[in-house]
Amino acid sequence: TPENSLHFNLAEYLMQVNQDRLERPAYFDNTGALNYGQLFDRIRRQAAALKNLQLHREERVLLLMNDCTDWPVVFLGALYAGIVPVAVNTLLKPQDYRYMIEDSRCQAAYVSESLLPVLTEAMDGVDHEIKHIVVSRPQAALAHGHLCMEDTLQAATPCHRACTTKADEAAFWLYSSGSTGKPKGTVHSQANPYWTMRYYAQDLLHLSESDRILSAAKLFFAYGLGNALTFPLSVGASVVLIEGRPTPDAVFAAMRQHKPTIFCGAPTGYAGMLAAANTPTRDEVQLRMCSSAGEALPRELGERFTAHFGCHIIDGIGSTEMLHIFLSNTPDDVRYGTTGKPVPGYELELRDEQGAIVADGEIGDLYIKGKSAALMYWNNREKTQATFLGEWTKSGDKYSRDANGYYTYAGRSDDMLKVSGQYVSPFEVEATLIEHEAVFEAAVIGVTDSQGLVKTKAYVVLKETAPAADDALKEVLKAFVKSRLAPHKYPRSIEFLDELPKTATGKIQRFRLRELNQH
Ligand code: 3SK
Repeated sequence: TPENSLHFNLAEYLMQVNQDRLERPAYFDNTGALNYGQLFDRIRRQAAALKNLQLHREERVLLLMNDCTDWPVVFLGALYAGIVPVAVNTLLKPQDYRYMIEDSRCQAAYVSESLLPVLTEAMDGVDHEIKHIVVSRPQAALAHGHLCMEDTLQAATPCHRACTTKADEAAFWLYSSGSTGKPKGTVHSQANPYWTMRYYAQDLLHLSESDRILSAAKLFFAYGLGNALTFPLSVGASVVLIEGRPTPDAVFAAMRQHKPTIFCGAPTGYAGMLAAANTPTRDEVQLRMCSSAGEALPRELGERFTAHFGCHIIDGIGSTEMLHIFLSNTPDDVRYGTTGKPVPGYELELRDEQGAIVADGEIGDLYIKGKSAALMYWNNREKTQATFLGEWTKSGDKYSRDANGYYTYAGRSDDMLKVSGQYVSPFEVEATLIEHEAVFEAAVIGVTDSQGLVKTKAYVVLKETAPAADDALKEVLKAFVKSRLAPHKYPRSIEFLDELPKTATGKIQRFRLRELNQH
């Protein structure tokens, strides 16, 4: 392990940990089940298939795939071979993927059939040639030059020797977004998942091989990658994957069919589950525990969930940069409305603008010290230096800590909004709105709804030539943003104003817009 060796290969480690569990189920997806033995055989074949494609150690492969059992095969097969998967959000637009292809200079792309059109559009005009496009589970005939993943696996001779990677060697990337600029390729080492598995999944959540885990957060999110890949495989548990959108209906169907013992979601999803018409009773499911991250869990929501399902939601906060959760409630100490205490293994500090530690009860910027911090942002020295400060990582969140050591969320320290567990840059949404011919100016803020969850709201000043400022135009503008940005970024409500509040120097006064929404 990274505790006693400079060498560590995560895929090899997970195989060793589960060498006596080969007959036990590892994954369930919409096409069936895969036991540990089958999973490992496919990972070994995948490592060989990548080498057959002439991919070399440290080269990148793009992983643009829906959640299904091929996902862990591609991810861990690459790690086993010392090749670096770049796992990307499946809901983005061609221009986002174009940037990621050029930034990562990936030599191959693994893509689900349903995502092939968006990848193909992204590749049009891109300033980097991807040598191989490998399609997971194609139903239709493939275009000339595209490969079928299953064929490449069947043609490969399983590789039985893992690449002797260093624990600190770049192993995989995830993209993290900021309020300005392009997404940042966040480079994680082979050992980073080991620390999150140990500190959070094993020592705090006490996951065990008898657990069955369902995560609404997809595998391409750091949160989902831990929940549905590294954590369960680190203890020999099994995982239920949902291929499509994790709507309440899809989650309930998976719960009724597979009876997961642990569910991992975000507060907006929990609110949707409780508001649904067909919420299962606690006896129809077999939940022993849930986890929440992505946005702060409102106290009342946690309490209602526990009253209904009879189990706790363990609320925590993590980041793509720290790979997973570093501050959390624990199964035997749940204080709804707080994010609990530092996960043992991590140290936290709350600092003021001068860098001094704030007193209990005061709000400060959160800094984290812990072994799972990313190595850097690829190609971005400025943002790397602003975030990774020696042993400390700046989270971008504000918190206060009470005299008993419990932390309470107090918002972001940058301009980012966190909506349904995902980051939204208000500037990006504003820039898109003003591309519409009817819009003169726009300002986007976060407003808290009646459930305590943040939603995006846009204030829009129309051009004189614009059509009537009515509900129909609001829907047109929402659809316009949805067509240009990832779907979670569109404003959930729009209000028209004659002008935006501004300072004498013309800066938009967002706090005045926020005040309009304080009830
Ligand atoms: O959003 C979070 O709190 C989170 C949790 C785990 C891993 C990554 C993230 C962003």
